[in-house]
Amino acid sequence: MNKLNVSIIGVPMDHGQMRRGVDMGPSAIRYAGVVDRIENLGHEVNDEGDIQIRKADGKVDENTNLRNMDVITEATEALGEKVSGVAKAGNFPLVLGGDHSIAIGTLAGISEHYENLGVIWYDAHADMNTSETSPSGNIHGMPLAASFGHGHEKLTNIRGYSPKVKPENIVIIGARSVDPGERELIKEHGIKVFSMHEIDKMGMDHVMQESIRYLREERKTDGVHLSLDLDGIDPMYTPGVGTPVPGGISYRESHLAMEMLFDAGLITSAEFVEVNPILDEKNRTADVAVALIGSLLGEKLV
Ligand code: 5AB
Ligand code: MN
Ligand code: MN
Ligand code: MN
Repeated sequence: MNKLNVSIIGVPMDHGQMRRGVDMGPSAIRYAGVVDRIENLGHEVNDEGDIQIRKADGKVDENTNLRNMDVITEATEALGEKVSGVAKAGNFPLVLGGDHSIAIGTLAGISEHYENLGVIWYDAHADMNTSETSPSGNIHGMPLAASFGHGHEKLTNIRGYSPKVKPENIVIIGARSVDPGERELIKEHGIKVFSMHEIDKMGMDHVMQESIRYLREERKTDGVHLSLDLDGIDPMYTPGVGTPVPGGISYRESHLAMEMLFDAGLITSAEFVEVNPILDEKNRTADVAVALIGSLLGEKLV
């Protein structure tokens, strides 16, 4: 097995949505033993600490329909800078959230190191709203759209370039709550979506085989970022998330997905987001995050 140098970056961000507590996600995931779990697999781990997040007023700007835009653009710029340095050094960036708005910064830092980056978006939601279509003004519902160039210019242009990923290089897995504007963008751009319907029908084994084949052989990506929102998994396993949606991916299906990604050697960076310890039961959601990180980085059952 390839030994990795994993650099952990915490992002205690909770301004991309309205429920407090998700800023404690990085601490909860560290407390659940993420560093030991990865070191036990033979990898080198460097915990780079947390990105500083300013206070925000929580208001939606009436001109932009964006909540806390300035604080989020500032933080995603700082995260992008950090992630870019990690990637440049040849290390594996592992970003811990925090709400999903931070993906805008993670992708801004990663994408500049690849010619043709792919993204796997493991989530109950499509996160493809824009300032025009968002029902909430919450930026955690917009990072994927922003990353392929749709939305307010302040969000699409972090680190001074756009897009970060081509829409045809995106695979969404686990979707079951998609807003009308998001559905339109998916159709318009032919984005590959394996919703719960496809997972139920074809099974996770087939969905992952097809996702890996698509990104590697058809799209010829030279790196793939995994953005994993813990609400992709069924809330019976991960209750500590801000926007739970029933009917999600099971615990074992999620492990299978991570194990298959490891076996394929596809993933070159990852982030685990939306863990909210205040809404959780005995840190279960962080425990699941750490277990999935283990599988993604090579842990085997036997
Ligand atoms: B998450 C919703 N689509 O835009 C919106 O948790 C929910 O990062 C977004 O996937 C959920 O507000 C964002 C209704
Ligand atoms: Mn979600
Ligand atoms: Mn377009
Ligand atoms: Mn999300």
